[in-house]
Order: sequence, then C-alpha cells, then structure tokens
Amino acid sequence: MQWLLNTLDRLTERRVRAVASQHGRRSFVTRLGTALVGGAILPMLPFDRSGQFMGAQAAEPGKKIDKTLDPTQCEYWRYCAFDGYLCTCCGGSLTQCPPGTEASKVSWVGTCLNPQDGRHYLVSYNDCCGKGSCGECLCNNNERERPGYRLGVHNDINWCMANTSSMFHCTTSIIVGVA
Ligand code: ABN
Repeated sequence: MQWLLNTLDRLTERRVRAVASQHGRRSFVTRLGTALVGGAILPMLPFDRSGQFMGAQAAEPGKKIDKTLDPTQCEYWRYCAFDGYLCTCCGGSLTQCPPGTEASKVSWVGTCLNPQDGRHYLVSYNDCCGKGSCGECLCNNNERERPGYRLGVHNDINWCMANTSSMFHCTTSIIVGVA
C-alpha cells in the first residue's frame, strides 16, 4: 500500500512540475518575448508586394487611362480626321458596319499618327448607310481636314450619297496604308 502511495506521489509530482514548467512565469515571459520580437521584426522583412501594387493601380480611382488607344473614345488615334458617330458604339466595330447597314461606296481619308509605333497611317473613313443616325459617341476631329473643294479629305458631308440608301448611321475607320 505504501509502495502504491509513493508511486502515485512521484507521478503526481512529475506531472505538476511539467505543467508548472509549461505554464510558469518564466515560460510566459519567454513566449511574450518571442511574440514581441516576432511582431516587430516581421513587418520589416522584405516581401513581394508588386502584384498587389499593380492591382491597386488598375483599380485606382481617377487613374489616367490612355484614350488614344481606346476605339470607343473620340481621342483614339485613328479618329484624327473623324466626323460622325463611332461604329464601335453602334453595334459595329472599327472596320465593320453594324448589322442592317452597308459601307459607303465613297469615303474621305485622314493621315493619323499611331502613338505606339510613331508612324503615320492613311485612314479611310467610311460612313455606314441604310439606317437613321446612331446617335451614340458623336466625334468631330479635323486634323488635316480640308473644305469641300478638296473632297477626298473633307469630312463634313454625308458620304452615303452614292449608296442605294443615303441614310447615314455611323462611321468606320479603316487603315489603307502607311503614309
Ligand atoms: N461624314 C459624316 C457625316 C454624315 C452626315 C452629315 C455630316 C457628316
């Protein structure tokens, strides 16, 4: 019986010591120290924030987007001598008339600088004919545009004049060569 009590005593003492070493004051101070030093040093470590930075830039309110590269904007580089409604806003594209319309048989041209390669291109502006005015994205740029006596570079008339239907809908901008 005495032997059993001694064994139980020893086991209990060992367990109590183990618990005390894990939860004692010293171990608490050690853990607190680790947490404080870790908390202070971690933010100083270098790590890659570039992905986050680019994301923030894209979502940055008021960030300047280059309109000269956006075909839905009047400032798009190909529109330097454009007069009409952008077909990109009317169900067509830069080069395709919207369904139900057809390209004008005659057109005017402009010479526009492409900011991406620094070269000038000859652009044919073809009105799309056969439906009433699209009414969206009206743009009027007049770089190198000339009055009616230089008809091929005059943009202020309805170029659907030679088509079966002379109703004007919108205008496309087709590159026809390097100037
Ligand atoms: N070339 C575009 C256009 C169409 C009708 C009237 C003025 C200009």
